[in-house]
Amino acid sequence: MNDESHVIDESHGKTRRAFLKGTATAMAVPLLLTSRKSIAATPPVVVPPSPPTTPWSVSLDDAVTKLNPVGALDPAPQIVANIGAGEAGRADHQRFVELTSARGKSPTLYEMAAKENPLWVFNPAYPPQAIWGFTGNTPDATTPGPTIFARYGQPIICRIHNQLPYDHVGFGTPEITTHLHNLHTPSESDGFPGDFYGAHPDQKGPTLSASGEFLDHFYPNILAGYDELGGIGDPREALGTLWYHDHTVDFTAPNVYLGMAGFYLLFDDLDSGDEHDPNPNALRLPSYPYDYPMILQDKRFDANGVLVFDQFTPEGVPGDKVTVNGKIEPVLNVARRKYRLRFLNGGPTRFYELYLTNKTNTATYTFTYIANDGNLLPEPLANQFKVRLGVAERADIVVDFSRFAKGTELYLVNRLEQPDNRGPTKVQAPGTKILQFKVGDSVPDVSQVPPQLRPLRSPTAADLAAPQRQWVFSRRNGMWAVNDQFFDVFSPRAVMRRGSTEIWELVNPDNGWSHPIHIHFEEGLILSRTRNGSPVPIPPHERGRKDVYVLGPAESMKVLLRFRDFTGKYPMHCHNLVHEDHAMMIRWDIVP
Ligand SMILES: [Cu+2]
Repeated sequence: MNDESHVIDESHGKTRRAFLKGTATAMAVPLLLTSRKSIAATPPVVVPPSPPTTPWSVSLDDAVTKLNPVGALDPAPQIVANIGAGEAGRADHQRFVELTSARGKSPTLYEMAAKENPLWVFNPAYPPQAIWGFTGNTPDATTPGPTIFARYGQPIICRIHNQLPYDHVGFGTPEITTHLHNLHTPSESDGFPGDFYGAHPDQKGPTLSASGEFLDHFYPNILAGYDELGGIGDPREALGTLWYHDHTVDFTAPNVYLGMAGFYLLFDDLDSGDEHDPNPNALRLPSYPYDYPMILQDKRFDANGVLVFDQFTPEGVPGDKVTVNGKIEPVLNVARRKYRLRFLNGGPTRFYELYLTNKTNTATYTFTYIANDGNLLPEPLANQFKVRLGVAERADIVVDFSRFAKGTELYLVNRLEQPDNRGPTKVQAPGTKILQFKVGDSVPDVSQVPPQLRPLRSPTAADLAAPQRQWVFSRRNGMWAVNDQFFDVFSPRAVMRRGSTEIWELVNPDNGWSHPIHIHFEEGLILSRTRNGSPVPIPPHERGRKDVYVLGPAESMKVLLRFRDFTGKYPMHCHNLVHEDHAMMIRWDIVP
């Protein structure tokens, strides 16, 4: 194929960067300006470091903000997109009656808006400045947005308005399509990259039928394998730590960098979110407010302390400041008890290897690793010292702060070096302190980490004989490609029958880059892994199910995947957000 084959037809009223990428490749200069990207300049060759910050001077909230449900939505949600009332032109909600009223369940209703907050403070050393985030219960947008606490069996409609400034200039685009990573979500609610919408009629994604100001997302909260297992689903498929974020084609990196992400925590009878749960089967892990999600994002600031981003470089520059829930070098005040800490690498580029250290960074402390990505491990991994996270990976750990005296200061430290857009390179102490824990008073703690968590479904001989596909993630003409092709929102590169099983081989032929590959919709099981062609062991924390597969340099892996319950279009992409925005993505479809 040629470089122009991924061009979005001009008749859609857009010459988005997908078009300009082809042009730029041919011209070999980063002249990627559109009316929508008008203020950005040629990227600087040397990116100066961010100015100094004031550490440990702001505290995170003691508990995360829960998104409250609303009693009603006006207009009422409906199966067919309510275009007349301002909803964007999505496909009809699949299986809506069957998964709601026919089961005696009316959806819980939520309403959020993507919005600019003009006065966000990352750190007291930097001026208040504009970010993009989500509002729910609060008038001002926050980053991360409010946390949704959801439960299997209880469906949700989440209406998301786009109230971003439609005439925005600067990096990012005021269009949104919100992906809930990695819920088992019908395609039309999954935040497909071409399904973006905005307040202005021109802001219509090429895969939508009409523009709109909001879109209703139907989150059935059913277990994957609903059909396969007699309309119940398999509790081994349940997910826990999910997150929502913008997924607009070509602009996901700057939009998420501006703050458009939040958590969605999903519970069931086993992982019930209640450490007091009298159900004998409940795990009784540490629960809210001691269940605490944190998104880590790498960012860069100019000499005035204002957030900068180069959305034209296809390689990306790792940020030299790490925000934790939107703050640089914050303090989390913790009680002397167990906590479930859920870490998410929110990108855009940097990888982390996190340690819990003492004040002088001379000793490291243990914790129990209980979940990777959205999935509780079959058994907890006790006495762990580190958590390594590629972009979009998650890790849930349980830390027992009762070991430490009141007043103790501990630190979350990143020791993984990534000096430029390649790598990461090596693990090196002492590393960079990114969060301080300050240990406070003792409080009651009935939580536990039982010896068994969530059982894992073993692959059968038939699963292991499933059809295979190979996907090669590599550079092409200074951009990023999958099987030598760039992303095209219109063309599925694989079509699977609903209910089918396949083995996908993910291949990284390069020796300098890592690619955290994310496959939407269902979890996969890593069957094998090679480096430079030789088998390498799968580390214990990756032996459960996953939704992000980190391909290190010259690595490949085989992943068992199922495609169940819904139909439609979904993506697979590199979750280095800069690689993703520079075309390392495919569309794949499920058909009846
Ligand atoms: Cu990549």
